[in-house]
Amino acid sequence: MGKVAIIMGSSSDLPVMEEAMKVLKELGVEYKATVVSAHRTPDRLSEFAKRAVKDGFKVIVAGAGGAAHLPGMTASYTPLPVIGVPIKSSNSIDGWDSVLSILQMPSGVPVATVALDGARNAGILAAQIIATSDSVLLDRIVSFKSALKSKVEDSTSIVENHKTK
Ligand code: RP5
Repeated sequence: MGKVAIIMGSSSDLPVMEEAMKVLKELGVEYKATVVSAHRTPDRLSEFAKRAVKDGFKVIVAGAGGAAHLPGMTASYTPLPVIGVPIKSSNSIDGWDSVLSILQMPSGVPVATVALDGARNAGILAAQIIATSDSVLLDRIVSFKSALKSKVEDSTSIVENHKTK
């Protein structure tokens, strides 16, 4: 099975990015996480992104806050799909700054952008990408989605039987 790379601009992003790790673990997908800063370690970024295919990664999840250039710059160096996680961080105005930095990529260099602090969805999407060529993982994704459905179905009686005071 292919690995997922999870990179983040700072260790301060870990509380958000940990959600991607948790869901990949739930789904049994191998990942490797590290810190790569687009602005503070630009050489590390280019080396990481240029080596990513050779290192066995199939998809990259990249999270950053503020002037969030990490996902876009990573996508500029690699042919792998990059999923961007905008993070509301200490240098964010309100989070829109990182959403737009990651979302508004120029034509030809896409970054699949999830919601603000949406690392769990980024992890799920990464697993779904790997599952397109892995039938065992695909079955796990089907079960995962079916559990979501059951949870909603089980909750309908709470609403339907609710009596307002
Ligand atoms: C971004 O700046 C990082 O991704 C992080 O979200 C933010 C703040 O970084 P620290 O100052 O906490 O290291 O590049």
